Amino acid sequence: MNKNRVVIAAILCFVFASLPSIALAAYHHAGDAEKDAAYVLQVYPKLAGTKLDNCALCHTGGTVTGSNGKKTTYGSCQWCHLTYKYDGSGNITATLNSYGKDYLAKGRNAAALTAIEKLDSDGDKYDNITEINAIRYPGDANDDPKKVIAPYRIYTKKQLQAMPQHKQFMLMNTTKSGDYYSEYSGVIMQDLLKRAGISSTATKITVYSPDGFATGHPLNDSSDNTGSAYAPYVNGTYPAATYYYNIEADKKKTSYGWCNYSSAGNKGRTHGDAINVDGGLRLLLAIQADGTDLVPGKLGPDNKLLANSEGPFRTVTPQKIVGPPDQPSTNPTKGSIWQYDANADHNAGFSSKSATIIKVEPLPAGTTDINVNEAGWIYVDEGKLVIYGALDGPTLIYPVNAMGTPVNGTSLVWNKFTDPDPAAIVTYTVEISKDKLAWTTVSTQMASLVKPEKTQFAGAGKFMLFGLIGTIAVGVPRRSRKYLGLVLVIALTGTVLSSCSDSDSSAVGMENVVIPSGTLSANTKYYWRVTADGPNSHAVSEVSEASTFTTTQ
Ligand SMILES: [Ca+2]
Ligand SMILES: [Ca+2]
Ligand SMILES: [Ca+2]
Repeated sequence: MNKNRVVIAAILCFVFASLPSIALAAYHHAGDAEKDAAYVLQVYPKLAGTKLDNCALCHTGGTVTGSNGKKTTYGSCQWCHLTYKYDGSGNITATLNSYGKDYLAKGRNAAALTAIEKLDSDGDKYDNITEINAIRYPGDANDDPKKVIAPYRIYTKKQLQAMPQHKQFMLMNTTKSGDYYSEYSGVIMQDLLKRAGISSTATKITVYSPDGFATGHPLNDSSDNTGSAYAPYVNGTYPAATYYYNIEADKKKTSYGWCNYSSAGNKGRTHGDAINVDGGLRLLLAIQADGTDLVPGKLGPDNKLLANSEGPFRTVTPQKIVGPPDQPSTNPTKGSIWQYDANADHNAGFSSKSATIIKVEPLPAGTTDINVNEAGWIYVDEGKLVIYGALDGPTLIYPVNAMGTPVNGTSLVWNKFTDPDPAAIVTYTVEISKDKLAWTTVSTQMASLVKPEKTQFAGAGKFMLFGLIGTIAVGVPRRSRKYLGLVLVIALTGTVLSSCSDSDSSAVGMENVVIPSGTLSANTKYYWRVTADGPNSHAVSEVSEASTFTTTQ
């Protein structure tokens, strides 16, 4: 039920010189920004805990290219600290979005917030106060009140553990913090996304960690996925690796050794051996390393995750360019072998520790980001993972494209939606709207059973068929006639099922509702949408501009 949406809070911000346990306070950090945050909550108390209660209300994120050519995209907080610097020596306006700039120009106080309410700072045709009331960013034109929250699924650690686990012994090569071999195990990312219902329109994912880091991964590898643009890919296997051992590199053998060979998986291997991995090396959502659950992430005083705290989940990316554990870029002693190589595949840097949110991109048309603010740490603590974005929700089947429908007896039909947990009972909320802004719920109903006895659903199914046939009799606009075949197939399939058994349309993977009499006005265009909710999922489907229905007399 979208009115009762789980408040998905999350990250994009990290605590400024504070304790991890109060990381929720993230952007309410010391200094002038604390005053700004207080002004916002003073003027708009209802924004507390929403995605607007966050640096991103006034600040942008950004992408930087590191010395090794690797691009890193930062959330607004990390970007602000990089640009503005911890000592405040940078240019603050360079970190502001259009709303932040307007706020600054009007005096940067509570009165400034009120003074810019009627402006449309980001030029998306909604004034700032309309956006704020709808919990949409007034400084981001891609976020506006007409958009709905993108489909999402929340996975518990238990659910992830219950999925098939993939094990891979592999090198984790870092640029400067030391390398190691480890056997990671967890869920293959490609399989996890498939279970989450990844849409055919998806092209990439971005993995967020609550310390503010975001790492993008294309779904498929390509010839231009190389050099500074390289990012580890999701689908398919990585090249088989070779085992690299040298006594000089071994931390236990030399004072300046830079590779940790202590994982049990190293036993019995010799330099030059092929590393065999059943099923091949994959981009993994790791849950364990060397048979032990990953230690949940903890933030250190320097705003970085403490060493060895990388869980409860870490995306682990194997090397695409197989190579040895090279020396740290900062190694002052310099061993004689495996010198630091800026072009080496430092795969550990792409492996997101404490992965909390996975955004599947691009977001479906008409949807906006989930309510991500600063509760990424909550998900770390609770062992949960959020996947959202280009995931398939229920597909709206009928009425088709701007069809004429009767004022009374209009049926709405959509396909069944399956929760990530197949045993979970899905609830559908069906809403209609004249303007896509104000929505009216016409039905909240549980998923019908696949093999119902004589139930209200069977009756509703038959009623739906009369509705369909009645609609056809009323007449179909010329532009919708090409869909008549589909409608007839639906009707006939339903009729056959209805006459052969007591099944209803759910037996053919569909759900339906008849809009109650008196709900619709005559000669009116309506939009409609269906939201499916299970205990751990939320999926929404909204009709596009071309898929409304219009009532006749
Ligand atoms: Ca606006
Ligand atoms: Ca906006
Ligand atoms: Ca290295």
